[in-house]
Amino acid sequence: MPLWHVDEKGAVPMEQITQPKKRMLSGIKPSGDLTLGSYLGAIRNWKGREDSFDCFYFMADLHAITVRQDPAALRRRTIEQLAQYIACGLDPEKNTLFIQSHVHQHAELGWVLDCYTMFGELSRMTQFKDKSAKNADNINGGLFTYPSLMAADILLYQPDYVPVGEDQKQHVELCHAVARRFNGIYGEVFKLPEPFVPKVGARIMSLTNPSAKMSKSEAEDTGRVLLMDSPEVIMRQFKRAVTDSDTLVHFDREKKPGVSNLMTIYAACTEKSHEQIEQEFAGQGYGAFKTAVGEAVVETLRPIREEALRLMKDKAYLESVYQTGAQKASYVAEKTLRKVYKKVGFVAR
Ligand code: AQP
Repeated sequence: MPLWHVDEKGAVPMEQITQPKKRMLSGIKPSGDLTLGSYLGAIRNWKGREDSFDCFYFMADLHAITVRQDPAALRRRTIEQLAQYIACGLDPEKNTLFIQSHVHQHAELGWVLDCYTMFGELSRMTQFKDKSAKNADNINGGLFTYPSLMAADILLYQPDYVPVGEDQKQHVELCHAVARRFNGIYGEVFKLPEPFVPKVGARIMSLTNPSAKMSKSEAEDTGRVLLMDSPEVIMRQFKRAVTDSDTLVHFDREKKPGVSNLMTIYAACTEKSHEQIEQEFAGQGYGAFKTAVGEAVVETLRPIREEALRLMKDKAYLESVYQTGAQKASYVAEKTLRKVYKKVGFVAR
């Protein structure tokens, strides 16, 4: 059970705020340009928490190479992702923003935890099954042991709280299992954090295939909307969105997956309830509804896109942010790693 309560937007009631601040951590891999799903499912729920929490957010480049990447594109996307984090409202003065590969403790603890994670546990991960089906010519060891590295990402910082999308819950559960196993052998080394999955906008699906998650590494014509897409592209994507042969705007994930996905997106952008949306579009058909959803997304993303474009031109500033972030993150990560190395029996340097 969590020791504290957070509401859907991550606000913590004042009386629950104790000193020192609770810590939270999350990351996204720069395996593609950030999507509307990355924003509504993850980043949007990170911002504004820095007054209540000590927040660490990173670009998970170590995870990105489990799938073959073009080196120049990976470098570009990693830096752009940082600019987009800041543009989404993550103030680098108040949040620790860093690049995963700059903090060597991730890879080091990842290896140690590989040795405490069971083959059977890794084999059961649905993401491994999905990714290996999609990348049949490159089913590498990193793809398989990805959850041990993710456990290391989390446990290094001893966070209280890990905001994740619904699809990542299985990985956080594995992280708990590994931490419990390690603690069971060596004593209380790792804190077990709580996953937090926001209710609104928890899972954004592809606009053209609403049974599949909107993913950043998917091809352009697969119904994904990028944070940096122009308003024209966004409107075009929503006009092409799959609905159904009915004309009723009604929420039913099973029977009306396309319309329900659009409602989820609209609700997340406008803060309207499903009932309000159903009333708003009663008798109007899907054309007006799709246009309204597209426009709501354009307005939600407009300030982010403009600010990110401005920041991307300021390479020196972005460099100073990720360098400071790596220093702060390394300081915290090193404390945990040193403890782990001692416990497992490594000779101190
Ligand atoms: N469509 C989505 N809806 C809700 N949440 C999402 N997230 C990603 N896409 C959606 C959440 O973002 C966090 C970081 O995810 P990640 O990029 O590290 O991994 P991912 O979930 O594998 O993201 P993608 O976009 O699908 O990447 P690729 O295509 O490379 O595999 C997670 O909390 C995730 O839930």
